[in-house]
Amino acid sequence: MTAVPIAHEALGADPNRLRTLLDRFAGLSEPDSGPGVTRLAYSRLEREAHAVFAAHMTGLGAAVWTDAAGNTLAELPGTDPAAPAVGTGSHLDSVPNGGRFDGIVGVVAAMETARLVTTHRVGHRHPLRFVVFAAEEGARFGQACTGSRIVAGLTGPDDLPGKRDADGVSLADAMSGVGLDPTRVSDARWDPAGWAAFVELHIEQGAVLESTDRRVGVVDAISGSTRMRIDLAGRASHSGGTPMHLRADAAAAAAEIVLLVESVALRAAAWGTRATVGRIDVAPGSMTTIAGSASLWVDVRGLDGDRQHRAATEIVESATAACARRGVRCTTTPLAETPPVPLPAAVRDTLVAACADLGLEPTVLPSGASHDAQQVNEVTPTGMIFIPSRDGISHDPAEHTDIDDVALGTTVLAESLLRLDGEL
Ligand code: HGY
Ligand code: MN
Ligand code: MN
Repeated sequence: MTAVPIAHEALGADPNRLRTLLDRFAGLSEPDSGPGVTRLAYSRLEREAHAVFAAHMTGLGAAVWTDAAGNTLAELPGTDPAAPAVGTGSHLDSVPNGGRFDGIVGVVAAMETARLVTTHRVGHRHPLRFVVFAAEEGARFGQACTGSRIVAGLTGPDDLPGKRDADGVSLADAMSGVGLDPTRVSDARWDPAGWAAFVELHIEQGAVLESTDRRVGVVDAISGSTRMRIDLAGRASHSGGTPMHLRADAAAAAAEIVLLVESVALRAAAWGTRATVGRIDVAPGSMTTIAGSASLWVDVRGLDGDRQHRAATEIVESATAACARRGVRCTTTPLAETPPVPLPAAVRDTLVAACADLGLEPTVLPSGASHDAQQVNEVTPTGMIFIPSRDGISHDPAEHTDIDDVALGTTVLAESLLRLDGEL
């Protein structure tokens, strides 16, 4: 891409407006759900949050619509109606008891960018399109990034009935429950010809920026994820009357699997492999009864796709062998599969140049977390901007990013979109 001078005065994002928007979304959390934010995929509250975004963008004069996947889009026309769009956005759903910034930062930054562009009457040739993706978090249904996978053609109507949450509600039924028609999701698929580039601003959800004392990061690759559920069937029995050598203890088998998951990942950590068991259910859950059954949910991440798959395969094989030794039946169910994605250098270089326009030197780094940007990159060249997470914490009520970093990230985002507008 040709280098272009700054096309406009850098647009300074307003921290107070951003804080007001962050507070507005943080207030949309399930009542009595405990600390942090609980606004799950395809819940009533996620739709309420999309409506707040839609009202804000409509107020700025943007065209606003919701697609068949439940994604909400807003568009500011450019001077060239035939030009493809330059876009940005992120997600408004959360994990249970999550933070106030994950995904939300990218949406409030999009809202503030739209305000800056309209109030400063900044000219742009390409339409600017602002997107709130539905159901980015995989916490409820296992599959992450459902809304963005649908627009990328990676998830279709047939994939929706089989994914179920902890209460047995299917992804398809949850969509119907908020007024969407899961049989029509293919209507939401994006035409690559309608897009020129896309940039997502997100909190880092790690501690690299903080440790390098940098306020902005530019992402060069996004980790993949292989997720599975492991169900264990042992033999419930009296904890006092049953000798140790006559047990088929599902909880002990689960504990051994948790530790083998960790050891597999530790051996491949140098290549960016990470693996976690974030949830274990044990039944009947009585102190004086040996656990007859247990379930574990395993999340394997990787920047090297081959090693990610090798780690997942080794986990399944080792868990099966451990259970055979213990007389416990082991069943593995795949939940989701996403490959790691290198992000295109051309967009990455533009984001670095936009930082330079603002006197910033970003850290270029991979993302351990998955993002909508990963799926959008299937449709159009995509980049990501990171801002720091305090102590590297995320997916927790303690998740925090300084509002001045949110404002700086928003200014970098606005600068980047307008640079892309000038370059493409
Ligand atoms: O799970 C993830 O990596 C992201 O937060 N959805
Ligand atoms: Mn996120
Ligand atoms: Mn998340």
